[in-house]
Amino acid sequence: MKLLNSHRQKIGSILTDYNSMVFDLDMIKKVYSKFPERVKAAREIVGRPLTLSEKILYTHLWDGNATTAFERGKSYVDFAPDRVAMQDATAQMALLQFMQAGKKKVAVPSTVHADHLIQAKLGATKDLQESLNQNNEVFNFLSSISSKYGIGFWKPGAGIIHQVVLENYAFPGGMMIGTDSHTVNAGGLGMVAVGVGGADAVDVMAGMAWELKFPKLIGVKLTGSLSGWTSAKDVILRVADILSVKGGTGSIVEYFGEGAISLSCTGKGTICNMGAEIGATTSTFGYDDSMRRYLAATGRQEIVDAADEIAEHLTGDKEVYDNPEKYFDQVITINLSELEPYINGPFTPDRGTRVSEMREEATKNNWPMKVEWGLIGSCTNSSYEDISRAASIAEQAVAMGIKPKAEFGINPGSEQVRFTIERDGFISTFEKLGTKIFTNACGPCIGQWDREGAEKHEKNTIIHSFNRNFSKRADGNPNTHAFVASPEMVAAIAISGDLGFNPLRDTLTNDKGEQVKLNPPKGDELPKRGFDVEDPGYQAPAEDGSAIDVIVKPDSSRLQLLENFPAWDGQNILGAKLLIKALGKCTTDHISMAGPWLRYRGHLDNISNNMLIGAVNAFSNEMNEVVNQLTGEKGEVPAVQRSYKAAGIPSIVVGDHNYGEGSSREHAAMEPRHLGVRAIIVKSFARIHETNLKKQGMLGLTFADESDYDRIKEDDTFNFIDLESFAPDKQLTLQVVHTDGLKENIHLNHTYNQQQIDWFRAGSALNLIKLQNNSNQK
Ligand code: MIC
Ligand code: SF4
Repeated sequence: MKLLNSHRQKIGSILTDYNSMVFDLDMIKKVYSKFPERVKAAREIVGRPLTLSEKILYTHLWDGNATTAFERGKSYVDFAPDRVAMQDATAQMALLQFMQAGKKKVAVPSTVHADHLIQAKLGATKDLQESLNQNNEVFNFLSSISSKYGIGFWKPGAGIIHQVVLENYAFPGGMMIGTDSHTVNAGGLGMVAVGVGGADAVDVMAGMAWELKFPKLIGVKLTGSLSGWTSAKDVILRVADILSVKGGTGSIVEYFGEGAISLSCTGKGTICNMGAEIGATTSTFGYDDSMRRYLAATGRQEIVDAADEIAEHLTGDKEVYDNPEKYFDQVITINLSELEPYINGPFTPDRGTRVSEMREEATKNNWPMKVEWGLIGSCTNSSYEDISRAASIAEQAVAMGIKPKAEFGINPGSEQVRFTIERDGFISTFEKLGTKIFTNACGPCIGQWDREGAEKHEKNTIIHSFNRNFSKRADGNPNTHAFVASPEMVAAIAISGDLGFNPLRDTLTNDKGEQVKLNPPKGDELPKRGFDVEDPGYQAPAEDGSAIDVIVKPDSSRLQLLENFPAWDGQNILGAKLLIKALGKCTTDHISMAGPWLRYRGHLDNISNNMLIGAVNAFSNEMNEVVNQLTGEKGEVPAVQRSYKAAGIPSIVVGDHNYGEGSSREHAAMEPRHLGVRAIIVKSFARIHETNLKKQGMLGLTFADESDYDRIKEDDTFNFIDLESFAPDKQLTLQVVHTDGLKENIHLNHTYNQQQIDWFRAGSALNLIKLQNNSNQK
């Protein structure tokens, strides 16, 4: 198999050890052996029937059997996840931190997946080679550090983390964390899988508990069944439209009902995956036949056998699903039989428009109607089923003589999917439409798309089956209007080249000038002839990694060993300046952009040069331009912050709602920490980002009165006057000193518990681990 052979020569050294074995079966059996007793204990303590989410949470308590009924949305709880997954762009920082934790091996099964750093330009073979050339140092680092510490490594070209995890590691009733917000994809196989920052992963890999606020529970009852053009993607596009990008914050979304059972396992994965876009902690589904089929098809009948023995515990209790309003904090019902296909966007994944209403909506908003590109794939929509359904549309276009009006690109989710869809002829169908088949990797979804002409910043429309469509995300062009839809809808719309095209109603003109209509997509949930793959691209870790050297060159521009952040001096922070007041949406892409900056994910000082360069300055509406309060001159955000740091002046950042939405990248928290920002004060936070700030020893605070956001002036000075008595459940007071001498106090809320305050005191959670290690050794 060409792809992996060529990269094997490059990254080289270590042999592939993969015989479609069931990974970590013993661990899974151990989890299942304790399950019934732990569910029983939880049911007794909670005193009522349990949702699936509660069963998984309570069976994974760090302290064993439940002895307390936790308060949803309030109690901080210690959990013991079964495994950890990391992708290349976040694993670098996670493992640089892990190196400092003083452990010989990871405490739970863990994997690293090389998927984000691979660009999409000319097609898989050339692109993969080019990425290997460019990222060799980083891939070698990840390969050797994984081998050293007992971590499985999935090499470049092996696939996208979440697809590979679903195919190989996810299991019903399990709990995992991953350093990527879309780790939640594994909910499609009935897990509680949660996206976290690297520092959280370090805790678990170092054998410590993982802390999470006990989530609230949203129940989504699915009735009816999908048909025609509607697919699993439309379920989550609809849920996003209902709940918005922050509606799921702090909650697990649990899907149930006959409609849930009727969905394929990978379809369930899609729904859970994109649950990250509503801010949900995770989403999950009860164990059912679709999961049995998927596990068996991916070579894991042993897991089916083990799960079947405790099947009643791997789904919610009947009473719960019969009376969901009594048990969930919120219930949404969606009738799949009536659901229409959706197209969400542009610029935000929760702006939903029915396909039938798109022409009107796009005209009203002046969105470019001509579609330039259709992109299929990404971790959320690259299953065999997805590709086969999209291919059925492409096939019709070929047969009816319709020439596609837009260009096409596909990123298969894994080598196993790619190999099988090639064998089954889908790739050649797409190639007849001139489609570029990119590497089994994130590619355009993470800005690794070298799109010709993007630098001209022309207003244009693209449509894709990815999760995210924030400004500049795919190609760096702020004027690209990116829309999200199912793979089959992307195929139809890209063929028509018209955003307003409704394949359920409209016709297309073929090469003979005839009006023709596309039939609804057809596809196979799983390959009839089974999955096939020659080399999935897995590298097993060394049995004994102690002799393996992990190389980080001191002059590297890509990797940098971490230094401790300074501990808090115990004093109030006085005389702080405002670095930037961010206006409106400020996602992690705005705080620490991806695309070209991915290359510095292992080098904190270098990547800090992108800090907040995408945030909009509320005083000028400009990006990456703020007034340096020391000189009165305008400058770029990172440069101005560096000058505050050099002068020893503390600073703060102010933001709007759902600050830090999107990625799990802890760089968005480490960069301000590294450059000397002391506090981020916002109307509300996205969950992962808030935790990342705490872990890195930052103050992440919210306005007690949202309208205080408006009181903050560009040239104010800020004093935290009662930080010295920082304590759980106690507001902090910020004294704002305006330049006319007027002083006003505003109240700030926080969610720090005592342990998190200890992180702040120590300078970071990692500093605290190190302190504790040192005192244990004495
Ligand atoms: C994303 O989809 O935004 C990413 C890129 O996968 C991120 C991780 C990262 O920034 O490296 C995520 O979802 O957490
Ligand atoms: Fe990769 Fe995109 Fe999935 Fe993130 S959302 S893991 S960038 S494919």
